[in-house]
Amino acid sequence: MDIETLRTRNPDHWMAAAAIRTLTLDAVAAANSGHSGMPMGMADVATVLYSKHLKYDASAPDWPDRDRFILSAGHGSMLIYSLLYLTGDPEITLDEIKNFRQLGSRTAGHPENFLARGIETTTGPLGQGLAMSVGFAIAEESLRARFGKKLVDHNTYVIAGDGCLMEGVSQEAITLAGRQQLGKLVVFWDNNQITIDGKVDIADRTDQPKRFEAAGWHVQEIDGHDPEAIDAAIAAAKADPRPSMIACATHIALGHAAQDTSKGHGALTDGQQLIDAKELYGWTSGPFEVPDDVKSAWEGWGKRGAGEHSAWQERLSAASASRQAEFRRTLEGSTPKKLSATIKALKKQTSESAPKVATRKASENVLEVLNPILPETIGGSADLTGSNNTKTPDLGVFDIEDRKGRYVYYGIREHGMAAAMNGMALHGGIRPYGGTFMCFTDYARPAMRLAALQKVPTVFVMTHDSIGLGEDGPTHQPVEHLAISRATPNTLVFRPADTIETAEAWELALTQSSRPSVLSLTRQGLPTVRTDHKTRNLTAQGAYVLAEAEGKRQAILLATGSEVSLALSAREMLQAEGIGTRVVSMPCWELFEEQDEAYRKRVLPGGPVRVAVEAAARMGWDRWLCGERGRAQKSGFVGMEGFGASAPAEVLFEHFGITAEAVAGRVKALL
Ligand SMILES: Cc1ncc(C[n+]2csc(CCOP(=O)(O)OP(=O)(O)O)c2C)c(N)n1
Repeated sequence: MDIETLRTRNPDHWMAAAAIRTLTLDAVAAANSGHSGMPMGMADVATVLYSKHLKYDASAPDWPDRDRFILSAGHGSMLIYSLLYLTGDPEITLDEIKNFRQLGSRTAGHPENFLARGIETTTGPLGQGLAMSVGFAIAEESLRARFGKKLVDHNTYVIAGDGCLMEGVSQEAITLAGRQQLGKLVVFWDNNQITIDGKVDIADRTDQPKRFEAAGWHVQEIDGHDPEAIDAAIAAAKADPRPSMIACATHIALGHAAQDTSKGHGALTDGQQLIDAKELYGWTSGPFEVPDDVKSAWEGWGKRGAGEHSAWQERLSAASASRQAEFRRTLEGSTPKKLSATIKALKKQTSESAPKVATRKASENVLEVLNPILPETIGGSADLTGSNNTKTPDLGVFDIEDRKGRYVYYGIREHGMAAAMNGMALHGGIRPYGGTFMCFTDYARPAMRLAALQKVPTVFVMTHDSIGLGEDGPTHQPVEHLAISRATPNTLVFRPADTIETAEAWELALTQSSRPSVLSLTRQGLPTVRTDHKTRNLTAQGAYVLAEAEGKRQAILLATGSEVSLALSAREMLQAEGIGTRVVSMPCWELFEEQDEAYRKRVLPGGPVRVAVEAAARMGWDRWLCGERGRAQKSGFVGMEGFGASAPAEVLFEHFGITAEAVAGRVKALL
């Protein structure tokens, strides 16, 4: 269809969609950067979705039972900003549109969920939005099963581009959604055949509809500029029990000189071409101006969901007081009061029995007492359930037939799992945790980074955290992964030494509201090092004195996880020779960094030599060895200098020189 026909066939729709196109052109021109083509191409789909289908109340963009809209093609951020402004979202004002991509604006280059309530997810790394949407849909199914349709019943809509579908994570997401038959998930594929380097065809010839069908999706193919076709396709998608993909054939940068070219993908800032496009649209208003009738039509659509919102509020008020309270608590993400007492009881019992267990097993023991009191947890693993120890008997399995099940078999999809967990956390009402081998942090990494950036408390259970895993060898032995996780801002990395620290780490991870946690857990058994029961959560301080020096304090040993008991043995050797040695357990560097100077100084006073021991790369340790009153000449590190090897764990610790003797020897050499 040419533009003249589109304009005249449905003029009201045309002008509503043109508002998105012109705001995009104006904002990108003002910022002199951005991506014009995608919002201009998908304006019709977005207009039909918002005007006819999306359950949305612009005055309360975060009410719990709204439909979710995820712009996976995050570079086209002006699409979502236009939609929020046009419908009357209180936070995305015209000034914000004019300040597109400027410091301090809510209209950042790519959508950021924490800048406005109307933005569900942070997107931009292609494929992540689509992968997170699977988690949104799982969260909806789970909460609907738990609280009933009267309180939870909404759809998740996604706009994904060619880039999202080319990224590997999309395969994990699509197949997981298909297997789980997430019928309330609707994905619009912006099928414009253009990416940055040129036509999609130069790099990809996948038959996308067949690909989705093969994964169990309901697929439709439409003209993405035909409002009736879009409307009918959304209605059919909602009616089908499978997840739906609507392939929308569109023209990138519709109506602009750069239409259908990769130039149209980027920033269209040429003044004359902008004027020409607006003229073609029949748009006579000035820059950033939307005619009153068009704006009020949009504001009307922004209020379309207000009735459903208030009806929902009435249904919530009609529920029993305890149900209301539990629903609110769950959605707010506050943890039940019982959590702390349960952890304390487990700690007390463990310090008395002092078992020798792997921290992955300790983690399971903790989950066994926590999952029953935290109905909001959803656990899972990327096909390593028995190794990650993530499943507890009470959870049941989340499946098509049992949406109350709280354990997800993610399959061998670490990246998809991590992204889906982020989606659940962003949806609200769910505390997701999921496991894999620590070295596969790499496979989950883009989503782990987005968890931190998006400020969500996803818990990554990473087991087999060193050469201590033994015979599987260097492919499976993480060396650099602690450093990578610790280098990520806004992430708590816990490496607990025994069951007690593991319980404390879980308590902390499950009470976070705005940052993810990585639990680094062993495969091999570890002795209990905390045999003195303390009700206080010592891990909350990040590092603490586990064993004090006897006599004059000459050395401080710093250790985490499996190497804490090794440091204790080294201390015994040194003490036997009259060298007063303190052992500091450091289960969470980030929390230690947050302690005040006085506390840090008490734990790490200047003077004694310092030796750190961790079966991993040294990177990062110098902060504690040379900084914090330490000195390079008076400090040493015992750990890994390269990749591991395949052999039994004890052999490897000897082979790589990570032993109590080596630690004691290093201290003596420094004294
Ligand atoms: C993971 C990732 N890789 C690369 C990019 C850079 N990038 C942004 S948009 C884009 C092309 C996307 O093409 P498409 O999805 O077809 O978007 P359209 O051209 O339709 O706007 C690329 C490579 C990115 N944002 N994320």
